[in-house]
Amino acid sequence: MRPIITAFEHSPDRGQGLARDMRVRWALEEVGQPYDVRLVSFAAMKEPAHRALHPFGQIPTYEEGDLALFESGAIVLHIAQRHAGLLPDDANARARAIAWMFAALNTVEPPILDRVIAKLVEGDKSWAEERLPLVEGRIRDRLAELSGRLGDADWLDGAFSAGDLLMVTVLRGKSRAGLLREYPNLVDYVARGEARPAFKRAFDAQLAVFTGNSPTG
Ligand code: GTB
Repeated sequence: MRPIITAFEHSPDRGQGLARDMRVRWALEEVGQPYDVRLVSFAAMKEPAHRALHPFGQIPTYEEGDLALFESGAIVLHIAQRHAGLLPDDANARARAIAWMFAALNTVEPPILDRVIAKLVEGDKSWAEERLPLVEGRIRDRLAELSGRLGDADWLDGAFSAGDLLMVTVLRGKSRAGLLREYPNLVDYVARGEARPAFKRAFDAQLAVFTGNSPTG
């Protein structure tokens, strides 16, 4: 059965692939599962029909038969559990890969998102300039710890997994590049993720929504 995901009709990132449908697209591409995309406007996301799929009126959602899911992490985990390729077979290694999925979303992403808020939402506040170094300090702490753990390995725990997929999506993007540059092994790690053919297919597909062109594959 071909799943249907939702994505922004007009992505504000101008095709950088930063919206969270990118994680889901990448996971589906990694496991070789074709999918359909329903594009939604900002207004439609807040309508009851979409809220029935997503209680917070956001993208991405995932529909597969009578299953409807929201939350990109839960969707990636579902895909990884249903298909080979994103989680190890060994039970302990699988549990560790899932721990890295949570680490990406619960430990590394929050300070990164806080910086987005500090700059875009709170940037005009009188205290914004004072707060930003604190926020960036918390990101640096996390990146330093992650960098130390990764060392010179290609991936976080053995073979590429859904944990790496989520971690790379959390770390990538132009706005994070400056901070990441202080940790060359993390820069290489993100580049390795972005070099995967499945990432490229997913990126091209979401970019095509912005440019109006079909992905070249
Ligand atoms: N925890 C949820 C998940 O992981 O699925 C968060 C989902 C979420 O934040 N969705 C955003 C959304 O629907 C899009 S991805 N926002 C609309 C709303 O809340 O009304 C976040 C996002 C948005 C824009 C950019 N960008 O332009 O760079 C990047 C990421």
